[in-house]
Amino acid sequence: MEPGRYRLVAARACPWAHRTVIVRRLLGLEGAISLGLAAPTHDKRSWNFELDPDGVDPVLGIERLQQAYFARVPDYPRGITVPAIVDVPTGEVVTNNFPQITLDFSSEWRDYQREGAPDLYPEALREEIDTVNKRVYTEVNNGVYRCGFAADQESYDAAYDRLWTALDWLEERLTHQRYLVGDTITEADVRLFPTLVRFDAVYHGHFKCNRAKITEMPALWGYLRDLFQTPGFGDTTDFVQIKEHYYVVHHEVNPTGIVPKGPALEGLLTPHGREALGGRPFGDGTPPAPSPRASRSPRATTRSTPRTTGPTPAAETSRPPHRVALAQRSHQEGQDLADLREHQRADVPTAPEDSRCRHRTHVLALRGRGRAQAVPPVWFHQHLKAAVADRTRQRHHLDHVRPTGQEPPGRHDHRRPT
Ligand SMILES: N[C@@H](CCC(=O)N[C@@H](CS)C(=O)NCC(=O)O)C(=O)O
Repeated sequence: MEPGRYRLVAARACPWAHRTVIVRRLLGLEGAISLGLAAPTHDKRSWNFELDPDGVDPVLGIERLQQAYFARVPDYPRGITVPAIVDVPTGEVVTNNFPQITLDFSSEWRDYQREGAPDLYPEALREEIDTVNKRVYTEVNNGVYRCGFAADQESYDAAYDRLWTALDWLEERLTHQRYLVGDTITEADVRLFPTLVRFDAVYHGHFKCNRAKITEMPALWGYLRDLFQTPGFGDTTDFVQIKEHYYVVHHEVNPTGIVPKGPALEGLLTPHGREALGGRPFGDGTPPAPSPRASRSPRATTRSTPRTTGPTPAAETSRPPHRVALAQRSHQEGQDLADLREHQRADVPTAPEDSRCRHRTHVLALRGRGRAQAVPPVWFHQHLKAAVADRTRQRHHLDHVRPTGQEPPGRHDHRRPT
């Protein structure tokens, strides 16, 4: 493991990539592994870096993630997926094996983790974590896609029942315990969160997973709020990019490409009361430092302007400029969130001077540590309310890459041929 050599390429929109961004932040690996963020929408030619200046990833110097795959396997025939780890000196994808990436962050990169980093995959709990992860993966993470991409009524009905059987199991399990396994956050929570946090905004409507919303499942809703308000989870969640991705990219599911305004998100910041179940999110460790963005004047946070020229793919030219601008701004702030130099300079955040200018619904800035995480600051509630009120702003494995012709392991239900 060589710090500085690898770049994690993720997308804020993608749940499989989201978990890698969470773990990188929880473990404080920002200085060892840099982060490149693809734009929320992609076309047949893969994820692009449209939100970066000139549409080029500043470290890899590429416009599309496809280039890093092709550098390793020319004409790579499978899906060009995020997350991917790219070797910066050669520009080649090293792996896109998403379940392994977070486990490697926990074990292989231990020497470079921050002081106080939690053990997300403790030896003593691995068996239980693996068992829970397996069910969550097949039934929930993939279960929502199975519903959304069902090609006929019968498959959809079966997928729907299968998903809700699993969600009922989770509801029951989380009624009695604060976290999925043990009494601290673990890899199991990291893997469930990205699906849960997207559920009401995307899967409930877009994928027809609509028996209930998460807000109507008391334990799951409390659990989601608890995690959302824990540093590393809510502050890596970007609803603007999430909605843009699903509703625009899945043209066959949503042919109009209309991105819904809702749902209202204020509830995510309400008290969850889960402390009563015991447990400490970081165990004997500490939370990661708050996002430095939270302490900034908003004027300083909105420094990017929409890129209107350059290699915008034809398939995306119809994307309204205001949506590009929004996604670009949230992208830029996300980049900074993960930037170690700023991370190290970060003080305990105070309220921005002008909350009206901040629209992000996904950054949870936390004052102080420990207990403070259960009580989001009042000014953040105000930002969120302002964001929800301003509708215009709502718009917005290869185990290791395999040679051509070789079958990658474990194609997943939701993957479609590219
Ligand atoms: N790489 C994993 C999961 C990651 C994944 O599916 N990412 C999606 C985005 S949420 C992706 O990159 N899709 C693009 C594609 O399949 O072409 C897999 O093999 O299924």
